[in-house]
Amino acid sequence: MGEEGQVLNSNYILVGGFLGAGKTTAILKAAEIISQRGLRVGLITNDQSQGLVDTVMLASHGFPTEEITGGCFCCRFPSLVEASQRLENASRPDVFLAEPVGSCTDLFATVVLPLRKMYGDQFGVSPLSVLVDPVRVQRVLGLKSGKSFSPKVTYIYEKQLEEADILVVNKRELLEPEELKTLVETLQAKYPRAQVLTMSARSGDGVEAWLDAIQNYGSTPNALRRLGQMDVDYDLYADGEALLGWLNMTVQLGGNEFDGNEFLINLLSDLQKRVSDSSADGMRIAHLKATLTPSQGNDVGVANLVRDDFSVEQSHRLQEPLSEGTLLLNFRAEASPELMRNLADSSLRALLAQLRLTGQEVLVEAFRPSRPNPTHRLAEV
Ligand SMILES: Nc1nc2c(ncn2[C@@H]2O[C@H](COP(=O)(O)OP(=O)(O)O)[C@@H](O)[C@H]2O)c(=O)[nH]1
Ligand SMILES: [Mg+2]
Repeated sequence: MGEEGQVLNSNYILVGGFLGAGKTTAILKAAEIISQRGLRVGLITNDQSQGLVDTVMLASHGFPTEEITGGCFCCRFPSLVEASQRLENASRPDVFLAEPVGSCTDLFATVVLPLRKMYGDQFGVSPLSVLVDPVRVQRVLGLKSGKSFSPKVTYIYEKQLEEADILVVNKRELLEPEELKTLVETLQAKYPRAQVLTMSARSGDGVEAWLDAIQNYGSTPNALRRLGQMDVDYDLYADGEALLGWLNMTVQLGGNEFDGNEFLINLLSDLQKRVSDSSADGMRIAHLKATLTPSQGNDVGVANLVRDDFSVEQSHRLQEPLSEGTLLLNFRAEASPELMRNLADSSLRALLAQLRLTGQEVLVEAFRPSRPNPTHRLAEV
């Protein structure tokens, strides 16, 4: 942090949680709050591949943003340190906010502790926050019925909860107060070591309280409760990650003036329909997101879908129609990457034809994450 910057207990904040939990939204809101307090922020996004919706989303708000592509923080630990250093040199952030890949776990041992051990004099590395989507977590806990992932993917999800220092039920406005209360009590009973909070990253309700909890964590009894290292079966973890398909597409659009907001909603809704119509039984959407950036100006449209049985939402609307722009599509699902690519191609082609637009694929990557192989794995002394 800057020489004249305020001293914070935690100025390197890691925001974990499963795909679609609201990490990027929370980081954006936190960045706004921290900036309003007169501090500089630096943001770090992370993915297995290039062309990240999250980076475009965060950078479009004018915050210095670095991305680490081609692997998760744990497996590319030196890249995380380099990215932090680049931010440090370019904008001397007082606070770093970093978002690990949503299918990763064991972050405490592989990211938090190594950062503390090696860079503890440079950064105050925060306790580990893990965000959850309230509906998804209700299903995982068995409080609600509904489509869920297969056991190996659920294993990763539960490991994420288990290692949380601060467990944040995000999107709290989606539940009735009684339901939310039951959820918090169930989480607290199952994960007694965690400090359980609720917030709505989108509206900002509860985000300041979460940031305060991060700063004050060290003086709570929870801080003393972490013992040793979490047991992680890396074979199971690897199998779980490999069940997830990953598709990143970057497409240059042009040819006609069109309504970018409608384009995003229609594209994701059509793809959602194709997923549900497809004969691939058990295909589960984890997170489907897209940005559309017009070639002119600095506007961006963002749309998201976080469950098969939910509806597409637009978190950022474009101000004006456009005639040229870049589409970024990031699709994560429990499904084969080939099938995901075919379905996404079909949706895109149909929409382009309907609007008489041209689409040139700049980058397409469809794959399954490879076995996690952390650079460091430490146990707390
Ligand atoms: N209803 C609601 N939706 C939210 C909230 N926070 C995030 N979302 C939405 O959840 C979706 C996934 O959010 P994102 O931040 O991309 O999740 P990430 O994958 O964890 O980074 C987006 O459509 C967000 O707008 C919230 O507090 N309430
Ligand atoms: Mg994200």
